[in-house]
Amino acid sequence: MIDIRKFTDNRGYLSVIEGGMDIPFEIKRIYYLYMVPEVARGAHAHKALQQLLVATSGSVEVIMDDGVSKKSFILDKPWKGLLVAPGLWRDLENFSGGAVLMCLASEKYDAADYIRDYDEFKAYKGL
Ligand code: T46
Repeated sequence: MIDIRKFTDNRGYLSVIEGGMDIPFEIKRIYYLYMVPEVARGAHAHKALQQLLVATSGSVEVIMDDGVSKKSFILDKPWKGLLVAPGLWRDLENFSGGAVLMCLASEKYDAADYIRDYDEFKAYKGL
């Protein structure tokens, strides 16, 4: 988890993320999940993609899994980010009403970068 820089004055807050400075990669793509009903998303790993996940509104639970152990992270502040290294399985659960999950990504979209089968993920990790 990282604290995202924020500036505040009597007009409210402004947070900023600069690629290569606040996070260890240049940003090539931004996408965001919103109006998510009571379902889980994610359930995949990336081979090369690096990401920063931020709940810019509401809250989301992200469960990271390296194939051996799992750890749950609650994203519930616009100034809290979860840096996600490649080679980790993630499940996204418990989106609150009005949640917006923004992802800053190190690469353009590539369907071949996804591992969507858990057994395949374990084999990829040599487990
Ligand atoms: C991730 C989590 C947090 C595109 O065409 N281009 C894109 O850049 C993305 C991200 C998705 N898509 C298409 C592919 C699927 O047909 O959008 C559809 C939904 O994507 P997906 O099923 O991968 O959604 P999630 O919520 O499972 O995962 C997404 C990201 O794909 C993934 O990188 O880490 O959000």
